[in-house]
Amino acid sequence: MAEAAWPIPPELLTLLRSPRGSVLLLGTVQPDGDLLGSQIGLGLALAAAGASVTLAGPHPVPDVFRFLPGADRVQQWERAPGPFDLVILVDCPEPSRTNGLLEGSRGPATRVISIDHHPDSKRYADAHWVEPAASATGEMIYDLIRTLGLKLTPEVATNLYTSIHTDTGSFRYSNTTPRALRIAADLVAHGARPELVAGALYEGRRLEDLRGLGELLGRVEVSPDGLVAWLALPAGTVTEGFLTAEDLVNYPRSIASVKVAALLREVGSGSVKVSLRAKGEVNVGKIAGAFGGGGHANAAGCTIRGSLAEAREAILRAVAAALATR
Ligand SMILES: [Mn+2]
Repeated sequence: MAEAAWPIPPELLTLLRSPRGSVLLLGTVQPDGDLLGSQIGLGLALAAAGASVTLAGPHPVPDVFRFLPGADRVQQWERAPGPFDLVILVDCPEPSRTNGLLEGSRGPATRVISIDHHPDSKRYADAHWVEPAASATGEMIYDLIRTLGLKLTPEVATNLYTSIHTDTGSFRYSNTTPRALRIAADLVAHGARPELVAGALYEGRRLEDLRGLGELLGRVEVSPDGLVAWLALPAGTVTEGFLTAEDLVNYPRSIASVKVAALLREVGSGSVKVSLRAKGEVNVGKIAGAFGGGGHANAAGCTIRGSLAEAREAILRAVAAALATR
């Protein structure tokens, strides 16, 4: 067992102690490892306790996360089939990320739970639990499962281990706390296999993807002072699956002098998706927030209207200003 759980809102525990009726665990667009591990891990644990559980989201499970036990239970919906008794969102700071599935599954009697570690998490649920100090939402789900006395099977443990593994950047980022590591250790003790998770995440490439990665790395640019690096990709350069699997923004981030890294991706219709990463000196969550996005201090994102060149200039200006006042 790891340290004691964070205080969990009592109304949330009441809703989950003996969930009656239909329970929907709802994902978002572009689900990441933390979201999927939390969604599937909690879903499997509740289902094993006898709850009637549905797992769904607006986007399919990315190929790189199909190894998660229970991933085949996640349905892809264009619209929700109707209201559920209980809807649980995990790692979802902004309900519009469900592409309308929350609205479609929320009737007058529906109770909605949000469990999240994003500091800017919106208050859209009936019961919120937001813990920005958690390394991953999966860490909170671990607490919840322990507190509820649900079974930590190897399948559940693998999902939660993947949540923490991915959101800590394979236990490399500053959110790799003693607590996160102790929970990861307990998850391994309960059947999570670190070598299988790492192998599935990082050693499942196709040859053409490795060669494609090599070409993309040639496009990384660095500011004259060496503090900012970015990769700007015109529309159609990479697929969503490739992007998810490679976590491309980590390559500009890996340069020694770099304090802030950006991935800018033109998504057609005159908008550019931006991922920002920092190494503790600049709060990129605030920068993304100024552009209508959000996230954590060291990992955030936003969407900017305009051309790729315009978005790049706007982001580089904002990052330079943040670096100047650090
Ligand atoms: Mn997360």
